[in-house]
Amino acid sequence: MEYYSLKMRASQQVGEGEQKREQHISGAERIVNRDSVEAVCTAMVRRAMTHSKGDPDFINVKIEKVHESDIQILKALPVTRVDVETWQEGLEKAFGLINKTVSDGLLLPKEDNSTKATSCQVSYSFARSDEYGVLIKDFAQKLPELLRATFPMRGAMLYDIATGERLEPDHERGVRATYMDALHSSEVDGCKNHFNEAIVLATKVANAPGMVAEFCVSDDPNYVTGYVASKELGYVRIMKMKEMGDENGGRIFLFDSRKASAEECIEYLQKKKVLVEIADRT
Ligand code: WAQ
Ligand code: MG
Repeated sequence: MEYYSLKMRASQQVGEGEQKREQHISGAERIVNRDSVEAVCTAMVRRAMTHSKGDPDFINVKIEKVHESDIQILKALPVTRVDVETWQEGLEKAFGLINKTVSDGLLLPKEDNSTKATSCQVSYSFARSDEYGVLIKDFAQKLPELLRATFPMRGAMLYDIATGERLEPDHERGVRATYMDALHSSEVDGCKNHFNEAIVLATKVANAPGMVAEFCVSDDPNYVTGYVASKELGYVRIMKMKEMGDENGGRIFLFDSRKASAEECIEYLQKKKVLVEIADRT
């Protein structure tokens, strides 16, 4: 099978003079077979031209051949759903799940060396859990502020839970996961299916080296469902995470630098070709 990667991004010029800058409107990534390339390309352009965030001044479409042997096939994360009355409750639930995952992650030793533990290693791990206790508290307080910091970004924040540092090479842009699609999906869809795209992205992200969890709120003003995801949590849809009409959204990739290097993780997110097998497509 011959595969091609298609990537689209669209933006708009905003501001005047010195303040002039490009504002991101829409982006999409696909990996499809040769026969679908033209139709998917047309659908991407249509999507850019009809986006609720505005009329684009600039659309970039990139089409590249992909070798089948370079593609990794992953099983989609299992999906669960959390219904909430209000977006405030949804956000609280999401923050709660993320805080728990991060604190569990921080307290886990890097490797399970319990069988070879010496007294020296035991006291070392006590010292570390104290230090991580502080980090956990600090993180829980900082999480809403981190989310706000992602609002103007086109990609995701890559946040190191072990040091509290941001690891994106460019803080304004963030890190973008690319080269991914659902397996067997050559469907041509001009209009965005938020859930299908998100489960593909979240599955790739959860499998990146050193990844602990992901937090996501859509930046589309009329899409209020968000999610948190990790290999352990699966993909947890939270049905309301912001107010209808709010065009602020963003993604945080929570990473642990004790498990992998930032370079490896970013390399995987940006370069590895991934197709995600979605068992139940209902
Ligand atoms: N890599 C990294 N970050 C990204 C990417 C990417 N490929 N695409 C988008 N982002 C960031 C970017 O900062 C956006 O502003 C933000 O995420 C939100 O992106 O189960 O629609 O494409 O129904 O608006 C969740 C679906 C939908 C929930 C999420 O995100 C469900 C969504 P959007
Ligand atoms: Mg969006």
